[in-house]
Amino acid sequence: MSPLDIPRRLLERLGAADSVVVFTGAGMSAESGVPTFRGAEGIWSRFKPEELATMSAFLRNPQLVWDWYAHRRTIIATVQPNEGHRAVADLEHLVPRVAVITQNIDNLHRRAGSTVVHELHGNIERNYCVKCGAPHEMGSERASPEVPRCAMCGGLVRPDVVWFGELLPEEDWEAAVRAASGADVCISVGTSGVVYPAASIPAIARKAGALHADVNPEPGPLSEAADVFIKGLAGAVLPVLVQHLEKLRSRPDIAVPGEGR
Ligand code: BV8
Ligand code: ZN
Repeated sequence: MSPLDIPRRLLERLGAADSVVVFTGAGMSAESGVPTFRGAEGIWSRFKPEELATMSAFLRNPQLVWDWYAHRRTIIATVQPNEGHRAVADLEHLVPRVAVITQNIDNLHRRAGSTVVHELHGNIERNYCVKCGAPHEMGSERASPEVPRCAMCGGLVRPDVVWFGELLPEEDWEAAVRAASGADVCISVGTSGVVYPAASIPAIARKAGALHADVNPEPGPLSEAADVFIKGLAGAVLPVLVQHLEKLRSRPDIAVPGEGR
């Protein structure tokens, strides 16, 4: 990734920004080895997320849905945050207010050091009882493949993630909308922008005056709508972006390199 690929107008806006939101999807964790949803990934590619990530699918076949999450939990337990996650965390030292708004449930942003993370679709490390709502700590049964039962009432235990047709966690959603509405720059990274209401975050930011930059190896709905599109992988683009920003912030008098757009 050559430094010249970062459009001037993005660097200038970031250089002067008081508040930045980074909106991320599964592509953010792809270089860590976490498969994306809509890419080919082994046995699960024959299912659509919409067929597994629903309450009705879980009630119809709890074991199948639990196995899908157990499969993903196993992968997530073995991976590390990548250069992209770390660059997002480094932004916090360069911009007064940074909020990560993620659709991912893998906890990798927090593990990379980001301190303000709004998880719109929950977190795979948390589980709860579908009957009484009691949180369920994964103890010894973590090893057993069976769907765990609630210690309080014997109800089925499910992952604390947002399935299709379910409302997003109110607090996280409201905090995310507040952050997006007050941002000077919104950087969307690694998302196909097809799942709502999460995918409306960049438009909310842009409507409130933010510059929207989309980072993705492929063009898509968000790159069409964005002010700036950077075609590339999160782990390649974000560290270069942060390096430039560091230079800019330390020497605001030097000209911003690169062709402007
Ligand atoms: C809601 C959580 C209100 C668990 C997920 C009918 C009834 C009800 C609602 C609807 C309906 N019809 C439509 C809807 C709305 C629905 C929706 O949007 N459906 C879509 C499919 C059309 N939304 C909902 O249901 C939401 N709730 O609306 O509630 C309501 C309630 C009741 C009744 C009416 C309304 C809840 C949606 C949440 C679903 N849960 N997951 C889990 O993770 O298992 S969604 C799932 O998709 C993940 O969260 C994922 O993050 C999300 C989006 O996918 P992406 O992250 O973008 O990943 P994807 O693989 O698609 O793309 C990866 C991208 O990365 C690609 O662009 C690729 O090019 C790029 N990439 C690859 N490698 C890299 C890279 N980029 C950078 N670097 C790389 N290295
Ligand atoms: Zn219970």
